[in-house]
Amino acid sequence: MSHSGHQTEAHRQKILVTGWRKAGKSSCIQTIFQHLPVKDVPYIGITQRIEKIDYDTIVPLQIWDTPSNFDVDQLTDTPLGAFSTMVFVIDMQQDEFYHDAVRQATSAIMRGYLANPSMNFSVFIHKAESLSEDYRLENYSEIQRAVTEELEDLSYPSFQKYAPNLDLGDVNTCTSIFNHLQAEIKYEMTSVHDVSLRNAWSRVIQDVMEMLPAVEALLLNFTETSSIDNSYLFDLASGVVLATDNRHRNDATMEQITEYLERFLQIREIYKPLVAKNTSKGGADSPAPKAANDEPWWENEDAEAPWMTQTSRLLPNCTLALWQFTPQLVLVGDLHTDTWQARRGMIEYNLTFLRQGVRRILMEV
Ligand SMILES: Nc1nc2c(ncn2[C@@H]2O[C@H](COP(=O)(O)OP(=O)(O)OP(=O)(O)O)[C@@H](O)[C@H]2O)c(=O)[nH]1
Ligand SMILES: [Mg+2]
Repeated sequence: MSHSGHQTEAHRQKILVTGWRKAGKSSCIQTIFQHLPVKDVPYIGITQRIEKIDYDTIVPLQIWDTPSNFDVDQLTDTPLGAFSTMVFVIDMQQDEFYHDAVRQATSAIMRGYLANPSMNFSVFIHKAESLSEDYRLENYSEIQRAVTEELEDLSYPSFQKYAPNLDLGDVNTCTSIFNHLQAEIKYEMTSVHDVSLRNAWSRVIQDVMEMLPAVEALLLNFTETSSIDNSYLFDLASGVVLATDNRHRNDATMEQITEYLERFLQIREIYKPLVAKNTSKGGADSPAPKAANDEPWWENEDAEAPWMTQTSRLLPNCTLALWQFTPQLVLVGDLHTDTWQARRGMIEYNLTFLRQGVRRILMEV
């Protein structure tokens, strides 16, 4: 099977991030995908032109950051229909602008839908931590309501020139577009200061993962046969969750595990130099094998490379275990300490099958 060209520009899932000026578009991208420390967010500066960020994870992504005066008509060489997702960022504390922002959002979403009816839409209602809880929830609902109303009131016929195959003068057509968008637009309350932003990105990426059900089924099988409570497949560099076994999904555990991973990744920096000294090739913490000529990573992967692994006993009866799968993916599971002590060998044996299964899925897509 040949995979050449797999990660070329055309194969990247394109995500268009847009929104009102200073809404936080660049912050949402850079803190997650470009390692920007949150303390540096105020110094990002105005985005002057479109910036494309290539990011390799379970599916290769290309995230487009846009300047504040961006309009979808400014896309020249890449048609709007080539994007699989549009993320619209709205600053929830800017009361005076958010009606303009909502108007801009609905029009961009409508254009996106007409260019690609299977486009995914997410609205990040951002800077949530800056408001008190009551006010935050009120604004969050208010913005959702405003988007719905605006979509309802939109002059559909004025979009006719973007929809040669549809009759936007027909009430039924317009109603079905409205119903579709109403059901499909996902709202996320986000802030760079907590895990909400990572969780929002997690849902955005899961929406473009065609292999998600297959990966979830593998995780479920692994957790069941290994008596693990929950398992999460993370993108290592960003800490975004790509898949879970979905058994006892709950936000509190998820938050704990994400925090754990984040802390762990911080201490990991400490032993990076040690590992680099001891191994000439593929250490536990060596940088991801660079895809030469854009070849996928597995073509030049060192099968013997010792992947990173770590376990922590958090509470007397709670253990977290982490295993790296590929340069980009890491599995984190939480389980009873007794189970870990009694069944470690079996769990690690099951893990080899899970790892192979995930790799097989990656090679097939
Ligand atoms: N309180 C708070 N402020 C934020 C958050 N995210 C971004 N900001 C602030 O919002 C301002 C704008 O952030 P940017 O990421 O540059 O926004 P942008 O939409 O890319 O701005 P332009 O490129 O100029 O259109 C900065 O001063 C950030 O410090 C957040 O989660 N909470
Ligand atoms: Mg910007």
